[in-house]
Amino acid sequence: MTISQKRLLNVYQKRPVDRIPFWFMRQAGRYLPEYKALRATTKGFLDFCYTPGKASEATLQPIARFDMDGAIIFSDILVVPHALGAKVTFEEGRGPIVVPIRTQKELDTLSTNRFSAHLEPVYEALRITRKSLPDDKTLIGFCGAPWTLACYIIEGGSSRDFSMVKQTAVSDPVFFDRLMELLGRAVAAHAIRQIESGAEVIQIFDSWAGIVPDEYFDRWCIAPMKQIVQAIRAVHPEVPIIGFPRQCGERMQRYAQDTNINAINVDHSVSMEYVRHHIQPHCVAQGCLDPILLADDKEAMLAQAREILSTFDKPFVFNLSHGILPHTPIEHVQALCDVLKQA
Ligand code: 1CP
Repeated sequence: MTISQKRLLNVYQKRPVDRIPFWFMRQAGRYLPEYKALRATTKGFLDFCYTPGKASEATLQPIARFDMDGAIIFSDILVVPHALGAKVTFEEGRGPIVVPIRTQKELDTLSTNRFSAHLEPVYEALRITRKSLPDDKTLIGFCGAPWTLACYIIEGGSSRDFSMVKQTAVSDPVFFDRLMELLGRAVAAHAIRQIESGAEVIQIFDSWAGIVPDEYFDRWCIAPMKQIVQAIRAVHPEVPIIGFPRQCGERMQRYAQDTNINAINVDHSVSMEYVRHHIQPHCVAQGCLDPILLADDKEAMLAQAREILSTFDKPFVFNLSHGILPHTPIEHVQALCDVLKQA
């Protein structure tokens, strides 16, 4: 099969397709019984991510069940700080825990020396997955954006408002800029290695873009992303890059234009009309079904899916406005996929 038969890749590259392609953020994971069974075979979450056969199997599970157009490699955004030497653990039900890095001295403990070697299992998972993925499916690699990674690194894990990150960034800009610069280089290197291991598209998650004060949005979100896009393009100009500046509202247009990304995952911090008029003229839009509806209200979810399909001009990729929630019934995801395949 030639590359032109990959529906999802075609849309990101603005070639015509027969129907709107779809995939879902966090399409692998705890809402799937087969994932829970596979996950139970390894204790630590990071050990699971670094076991190529298992990471590859988790990547393929949702494709086998629902036949999405894209498979996102099973990994996590925090493998990047972990590979730089940060101490990262995951606790059941609590998410990531990081030994915080808040000073230059602590930053000096990080290093790129073992970076690629450490992440080799992720690259091996991509190579294995690419071999067994059906030819019409597109393999998606991903990274976290520097701002979102800095949130976890400085805060020491998740947080309600990430106030410490903002405070540190404003009060110690020299340290913060150095951390962001290191993360930017590491993220670009990880994306490039993922492409060289079989990823055909890269999505960069800036999950906490929405909390950035307006006066810093250019410096903390747009500028680092622009540099990452340039670094990837310098080596692999043909590979589409999707940005996801979650909850950033009407700053989305500037983000889409100034970073030079190929596609952007949109959410309900803007209206669908805003996306039609301010985003679609500049880049491919992807989104934006509410994962809460997908989990909790099947009829409302299907109504929103139909509205999304009828609102957006092609090129468009159907996805969610954030990841699938663990309590999502499989039957709801199946009903959505049935609608999307007939669209
Ligand atoms: O044991 C488990 O199953 C732990 C739950 C889990 C899973 C399934 C975590 C911990 N990470 C993952 C996988 C993961 N993480 C994927 C897999 C591929 C897929 O989409 O199917 C992806 C893309 C991510 C990306 C990720 N990790 C993001 C960006 C997307 C987003 O949701 O905003 C973020 C912020 C993380 C950090 C993280 N890792 C895990 C959790 C629970 C979190 C979020 C913590 C928080 O809410 O602050």
